[in-house]
Amino acid sequence: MSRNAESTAFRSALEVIRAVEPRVADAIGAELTDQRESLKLIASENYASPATLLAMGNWFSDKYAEGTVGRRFYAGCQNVDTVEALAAEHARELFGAAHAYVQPHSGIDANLVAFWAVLADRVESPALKKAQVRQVNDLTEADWFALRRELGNQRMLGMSLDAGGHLTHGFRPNISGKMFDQRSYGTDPATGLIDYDRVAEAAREFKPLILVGGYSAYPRKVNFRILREIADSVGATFMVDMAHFAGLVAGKVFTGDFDPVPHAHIVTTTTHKSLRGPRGGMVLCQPELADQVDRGCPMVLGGPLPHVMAAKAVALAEARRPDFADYAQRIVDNAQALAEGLLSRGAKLVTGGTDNHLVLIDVSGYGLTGRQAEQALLDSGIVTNRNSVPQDPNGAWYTSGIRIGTPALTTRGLGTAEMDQTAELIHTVLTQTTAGANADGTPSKAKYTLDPGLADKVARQATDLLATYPLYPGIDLS
Ligand code: DSN
Repeated sequence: MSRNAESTAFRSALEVIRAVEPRVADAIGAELTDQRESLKLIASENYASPATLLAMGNWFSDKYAEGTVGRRFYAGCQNVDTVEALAAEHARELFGAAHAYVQPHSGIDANLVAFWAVLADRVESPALKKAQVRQVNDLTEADWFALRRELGNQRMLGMSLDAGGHLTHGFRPNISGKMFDQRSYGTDPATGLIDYDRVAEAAREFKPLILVGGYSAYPRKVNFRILREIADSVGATFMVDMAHFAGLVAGKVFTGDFDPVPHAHIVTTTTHKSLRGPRGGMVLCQPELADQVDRGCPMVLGGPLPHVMAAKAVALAEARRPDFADYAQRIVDNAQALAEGLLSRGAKLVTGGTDNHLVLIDVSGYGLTGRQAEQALLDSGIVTNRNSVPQDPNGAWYTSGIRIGTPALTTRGLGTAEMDQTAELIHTVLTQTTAGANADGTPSKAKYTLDPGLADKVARQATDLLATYPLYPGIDLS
């Protein structure tokens, strides 16, 4: 693809938008400038390719396509069928999955599809069979009431939020915590690592219907073979949410025991994090769950988004190219270099390092909350997000951690040498930031002081670091 074609495509698109609402065109242009100029270290973000971005901006957006390929509730879905089938085929081939469902709009949606597929398979279907009816509308009022109670009374065991799990793995404020009777497994307080014996013990005691593996802030590999054995030992369905590390699975950095796909009954993911596709979700599963998974829309999803499925097909085709494996390995090399750079300067890291794409800094070592550190870094052109650390005394809002990840900077081309420089910038900002106080003199969890001159200097250094690695070099909007 010539650079000229990319520039023409995006310039023309902005011209068309500007003619209707110039402020939107300006905001889109400003977003590109901001993304180009800041050191993006948010572990869940990336930069999708121009082809992926363009696949989303078109008339596919106008089409309703409830149902599945070849079996729709609307006429005229032949072109949607083409892109949905392509995306699913690429996903199956890329991950070696028996079945792929590419309609979820996000990771939360994908998890809801998975939960309801398991509930339908393991609770609803046996109830229908027992009552000798085909579908829920045929149940007596009494049987329907009993089934609803049973559906709402199932158990899930997942990783706790402060140990690195995701809020959809049973956090009470989330729907998953309200749908399920939920218990969490944490990490070993001494090492920060998952203690599989403790997980097995919790599973034996609690006997969950679903054991959930996967994380959004755990910087280590997870042994999915062991978790599957634990699930099997208590008759649980094993579900893995690989949203954060799907790119590392696709790029064959995580293989064998660390690849969830051969071990889990059902795997969910987003498509936009390390996988580098459009914003969206996806479910992969074993054949026995396929029919239930395909009922995701309209069970828990609104109509599928054909334009996003088209972009998923493009991004998954990109991830099947040999250079994606190289990209995935560089993500991990960079995360390890960043961890080393921080450790050598005295930072405190949860688990003492990383095997994946993310690093979790315990900023209590700098005398700061996550909120203070996040804001001070942002002032300095470094975009991160605050995150709880295990047994976090500051809760999920202020937190004591900063989560940083390398998928985005690796896409730009930065390597291990630049990661060391990035570690220096982060360490400089955090050591120069001072926690503030409230009006009554008590320590504030949000206020801080940082010399604006220092912040500006670091922001300029960050921009200089990025200058050699332009973002979207083929796109010139000037
Ligand atoms: N928001 C995603 C993340 O940052 O990890 C997960 O929901």
